[in-house]
Amino acid sequence: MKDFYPEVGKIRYEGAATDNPLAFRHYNPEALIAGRTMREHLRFAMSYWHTMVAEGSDMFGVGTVSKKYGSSDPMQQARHKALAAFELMDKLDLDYYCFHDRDIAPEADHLAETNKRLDEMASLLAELQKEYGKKVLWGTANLFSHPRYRHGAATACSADVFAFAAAQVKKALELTVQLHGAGYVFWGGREGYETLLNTNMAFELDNLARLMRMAVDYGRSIGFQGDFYVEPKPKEPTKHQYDFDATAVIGFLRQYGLDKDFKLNIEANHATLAGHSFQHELRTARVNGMLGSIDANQGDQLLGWDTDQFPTNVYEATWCMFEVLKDGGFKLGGLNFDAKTRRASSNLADIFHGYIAGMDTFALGLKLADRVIRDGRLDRFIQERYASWQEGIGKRILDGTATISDLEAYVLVKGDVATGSGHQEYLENLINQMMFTG
Ligand code: XLS
Ligand code: CA
Ligand code: CA
Repeated sequence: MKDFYPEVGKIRYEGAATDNPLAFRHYNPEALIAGRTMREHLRFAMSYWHTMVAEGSDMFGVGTVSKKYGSSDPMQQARHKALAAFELMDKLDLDYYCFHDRDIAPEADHLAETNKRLDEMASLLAELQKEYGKKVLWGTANLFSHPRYRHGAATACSADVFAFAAAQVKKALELTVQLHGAGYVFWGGREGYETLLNTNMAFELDNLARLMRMAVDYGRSIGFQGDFYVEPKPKEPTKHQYDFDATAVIGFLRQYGLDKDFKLNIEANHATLAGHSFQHELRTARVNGMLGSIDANQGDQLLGWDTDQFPTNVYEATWCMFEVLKDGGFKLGGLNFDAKTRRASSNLADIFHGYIAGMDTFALGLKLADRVIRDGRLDRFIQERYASWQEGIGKRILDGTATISDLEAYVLVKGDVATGSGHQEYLENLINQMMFTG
């Protein structure tokens, strides 16, 4: 078999002291943390689109790294891409991958031919999955790149476009089932608007829910038992996207009765684009019982767009894994590196450094989150902060035995009320202490 990354061997755990740049310092797949191996906790996935397809083009210039994999024929390229993908996953010890339909096979002029291409590629991917012991974390349909989706897909003004999108989702679900995918993602790439002057918002939202309902019904009918996910993002490519943030999506799913089948796929860079922290979005999903899966990446605090960088921020990774651990760990979800190397990182093998950085950052984040939880001081602090709800008037409010008049009477007797300090600085210092001095 052709070796697409000849300069890189298998990446192995060598411990924090190693000076080998092509080794893991923290990701030790079989190490036990909080009752599970790191591999079981982290469920790392490769994003097919960034890793195998994207060539580093931006609005000002063409690609800087070739992803043609030694062929000029698009289907031959797709086959080579698949071989290269499994070589890369094998070398990096990535257990899962995520894909769009268009990542694995190029679109043809007619849907029938496109589907035939997808079938051929799905057979190859199924074989490779077996050979290498890899799995699909989630599949999805690309409903945003083709010009037909310029007005949206499920939320397009044209019924024909809606129908085309539905046909694409149907096929992408079939592929996901065939490849035993654990999840299926809806990311509303163009499901939003540029201007309200030409937009029937209520109708578009209904249609978005209509397509999701069809997908759930069809997916369940062909044996898909995994989770459906919505991936919130506030903007880009459209000015305003309907799946703005976790709160908006949860409201939408509940409004249309989709909340039993859908969870959220939270992406770090999308959270910050929405003006939230990554942890805020994760917490919002978690407390609503909807934390499904995670797109692990990071933005740049000086840039206002979706830069999809490999995550290297240990604090962010720690708080992310804190939320995951507090949620009882991933069930069907995992950490998909929806991340790409910078445009100037133009060697095919640069991607290995990106993945190693991301995997080590999250492995370290997992260890530190576990340390914070086991330490217990943070939990105890929060518990004490709310102690007044454990007895007296607080308990009666929670029991439902105190009326609003009872509360008035209580305050009339008590006079003014006092609250203690939030001790934020103490806590921030405490976390640093736990993270850096063990
Ligand atoms: C783009 C999104 C996209 C989804 C899958 O910003 O992150 O890549 O994850 O369609
Ligand atoms: Ca994403
Ligand atoms: Ca992104």
